Amino acid sequence: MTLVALSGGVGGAKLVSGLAGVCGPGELMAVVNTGDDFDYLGLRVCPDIDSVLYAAAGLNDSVRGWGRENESWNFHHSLPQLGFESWFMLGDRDLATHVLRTDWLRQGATLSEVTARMAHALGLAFDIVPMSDDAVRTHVDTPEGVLAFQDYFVRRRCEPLCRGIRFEGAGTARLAAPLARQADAGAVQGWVICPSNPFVSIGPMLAVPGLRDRLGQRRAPCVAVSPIIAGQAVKGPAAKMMAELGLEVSALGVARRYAGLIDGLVLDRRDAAQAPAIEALGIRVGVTDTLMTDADSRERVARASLELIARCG
Ligand code: FO1
Repeated sequence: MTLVALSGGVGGAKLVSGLAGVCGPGELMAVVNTGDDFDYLGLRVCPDIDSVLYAAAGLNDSVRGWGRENESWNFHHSLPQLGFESWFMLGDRDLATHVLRTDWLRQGATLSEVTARMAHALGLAFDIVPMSDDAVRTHVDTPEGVLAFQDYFVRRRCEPLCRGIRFEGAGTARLAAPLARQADAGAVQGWVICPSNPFVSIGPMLAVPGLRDRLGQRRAPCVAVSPIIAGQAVKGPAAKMMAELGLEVSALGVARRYAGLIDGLVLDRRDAAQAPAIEALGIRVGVTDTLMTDADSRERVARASLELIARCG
């Protein structure tokens, strides 16, 4: 039986690491957003897959939030010498991931196969699966025009007003085979939506029909962990986007976003007063300290998620 965790980048990667610590080998499948993926200097970069791989393997830079720790930047700093000014930074160690991934994809492997191979090489005892092997690309509708996600996120630092989001290719993207097999065999015992941005991290996954339909028809409970604590996102543009898209920036706002999809929501203690309003939406509530700063806190949030799944079952 498998627990399926739907994850974006930083916050999702932390909870996936916590779940990996409390689940037995082979009991966890992390399904990861690929809407942020893009091709840069001929390389396929998959930021959220990288974040999950690096965090689970203990290789991530926890201060920067993306890429690898103890990184050097010789490649990046050599580009301007050759006349190329870049707004996107690839560290030297990180570069190995993108070069290998691109080469394996070019040889005909699927993104699922490439990711499984890397997870195995890093010694991970759980599955990491991209949401789809087909290209889905997130675009943000702004007053400057429609921006590709990394253009909005990194080059423009999420500054333009977000008027809407679209997921190019999602409508025809097939759910990655490893998750489809587990779900269709009835082997999923619970679903966890990680504390990732509901719009740009979880949104692309729910836009893949095969995933949305299987979640809708599930027999096992689905719980989410709120990415909003005391009215703020721990990291990233979730709070700004929620406000700009007309959603209250609170755990209750997250609950409203996921209403009809989830059976339970884990909130931070600071938001416990919102529990009755969330329960009025038909969503059970679990309360704990949801800030994940070390291995203990990651496992605490993982346990709270599993306890809530058990209560919702
Ligand atoms: N984020 C940045 O803010 N600046 C960067 O230069 C940058 C480079 C980068 C390289 C590889 C990678 O896997 C991620 C990288 N990120 C960078 C993070 C990433 O683009 C975003 O945090 C995610 O797409 C949002 O989940």
